[in-house]
Amino acid sequence: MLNIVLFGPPGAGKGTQSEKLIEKYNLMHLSTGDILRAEKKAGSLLGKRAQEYSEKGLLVPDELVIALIEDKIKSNKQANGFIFDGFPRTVAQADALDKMLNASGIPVSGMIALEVKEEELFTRLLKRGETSDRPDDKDPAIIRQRISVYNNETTPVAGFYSAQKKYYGLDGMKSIEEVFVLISGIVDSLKK
Ligand code: B4P
Repeated sequence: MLNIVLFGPPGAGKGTQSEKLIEKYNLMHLSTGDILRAEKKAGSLLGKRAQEYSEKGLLVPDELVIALIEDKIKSNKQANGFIFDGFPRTVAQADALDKMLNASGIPVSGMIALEVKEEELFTRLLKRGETSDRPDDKDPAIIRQRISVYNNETTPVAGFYSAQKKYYGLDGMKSIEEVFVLISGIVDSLKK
């Protein structure tokens, strides 16, 4: 069983690569961004609360996303393993995830980090904003805010997994297919 944390700044390719990984490795995809957007669409209280933060480019409070992930892990005990996409985004979230997974006896196998330059993130997100219904991709000021939040609040999560010797960084500037080959190489080595 594998538990993979897919890590990187907004627009690094986490969602894109997750779709390919779930198909190849039969893992369950848990994207906090997707779950929060689904809650918003359904008009739930949680979705409304989350929207107040995400539309400003801020992180949704830890207690909300931790509870969300805990619920998904508990209700999917039959899963062959998980891909955590966009979670954890703070050290408090990483700590909570460790506790949840250690309790189930299957800890995080590794963190795979997509390393992409800031100018490229802007280009990708604004391009997606032309066609998607995501308001957080349309405004350059909000994108700047998301990248700044990533630099200040999320990058320490890489140190959290490095300290456990579970950090695997790769060049996310390459094409989608080339990045997928690199990720698959890491996942295959973690399976052994
Ligand atoms: P997310 O949904 O996680 O959004 P994201 O960081 O923008 O990444 P995403 O996975 O969607 O994009 P991708 O890089 O694949 O989060 C949205 C918001 O939800 C956050 O700002 C926050 O408010 C909230 N939130 C989510 N999780 C949270 C948590 N744990 N704690 C607190 N708050 C949380 O792709 C971007 C674009 O690049 C795509 O158009 C894609 O086609 C393109 N692309 C990908 N790879 C490429 C490549 N190699 N080359 C060229 N283009 C590529």
